[in-house]
Amino acid sequence: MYTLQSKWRYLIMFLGVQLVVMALLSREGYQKRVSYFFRIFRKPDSTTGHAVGTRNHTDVYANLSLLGPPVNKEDMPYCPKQSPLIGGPIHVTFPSGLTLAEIERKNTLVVRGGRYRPPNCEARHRTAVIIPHRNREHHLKFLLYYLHPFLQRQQLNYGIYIIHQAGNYTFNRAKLMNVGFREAMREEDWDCLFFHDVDLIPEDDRNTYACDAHPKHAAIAMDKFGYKLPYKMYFGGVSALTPEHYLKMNGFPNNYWGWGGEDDDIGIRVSLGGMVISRPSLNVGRYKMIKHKHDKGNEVNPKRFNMLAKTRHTWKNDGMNTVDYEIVSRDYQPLFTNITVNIGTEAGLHPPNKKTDS
Ligand code: UD2
Ligand code: MN
Repeated sequence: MYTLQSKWRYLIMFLGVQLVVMALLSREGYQKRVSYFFRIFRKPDSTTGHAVGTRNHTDVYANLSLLGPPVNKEDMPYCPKQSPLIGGPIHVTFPSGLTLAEIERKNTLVVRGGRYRPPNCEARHRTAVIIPHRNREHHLKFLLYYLHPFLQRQQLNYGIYIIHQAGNYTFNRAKLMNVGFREAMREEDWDCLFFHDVDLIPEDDRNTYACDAHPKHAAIAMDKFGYKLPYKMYFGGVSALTPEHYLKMNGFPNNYWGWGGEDDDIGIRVSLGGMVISRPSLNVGRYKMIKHKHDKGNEVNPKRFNMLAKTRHTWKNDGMNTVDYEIVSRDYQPLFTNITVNIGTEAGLHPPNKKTDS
């Protein structure tokens, strides 16, 4: 009798300890792991085999086979407001051995310079994607692999521009964006520009690559930050502005050489230009960043905090109205337009002291 009672006592103590552990685990930070644990016990969805309530990731190329036959230009209706090709979460992996030739083969409707129009309806949006670039060919390949079908699913009229910084002088992401803006607008009357890091892969095609009434920060939930916005004014990674937005804030700064600060400067410019930041929802603005180390030639900019403190005094005198550069080459590749540009150095486009130049 005595042993039975003590057995019960131990069982109750054991259950009590379990409860305390579960309660501790369910506190913030552990919530994801706990919900993952509970999901194991949920009923699987009979069609996909995934537990009900989880994200069903599809192959980014899957829906493109649903594109209808081409239609004569005169008979073309406007594309529907909501594209029927949208599928939600996209399965993102980085297979080895991927080649540009294979990406071309999978994107038969993309034409010279990385341009595309839906074959059977008139697109409602014209979007240019501007990608600052140097020595990241490996990342660029993955981005093109995912971005082309992603944009086609959204039935956009689009073009992809790679703005390649010539030489070895310190990288300048924001100035390259200014170059991209001017050169893309010179070619076509784009109504929206997406400024896009080369290493960020969108994970949900409901994240529409069209512009909003206010400048949009699209990369709000990245794996690198635990799929959360790191801070309220964050504007890095991927953002979208109309030409009007861009000119209202005098474009981006030209004087941030090296890593960091320029994204916050751009965020400040949005509000100095009298606008606010718009954002997609957290479960849609999701991105995977391809893991990488700091690049040689893009060292952390030690002046960034001092510069940020002065943005409100400098923004009107530095930006789109002062950008100077020289195009080295422009070539129309099958999957993108490449613009190689000399943006000079801190000492100017043709610094008298050639020591710092490339
Ligand atoms: C963060 C921001 C980025 C930018 C940067 C600071 C995220 C996801 N992104 O990126 O938007 O504000 O901090 O400058 O938080 N690049 C090259 N070659 C180089 C160096 C840079 O192509 O040698 C381009 C490329 O498109 C890259 C981007 O510049 O994605 C940003 O540079 P990063 O990826 O090294 O910086 P990261 O990931 O800290
Ligand atoms: Mn990066």
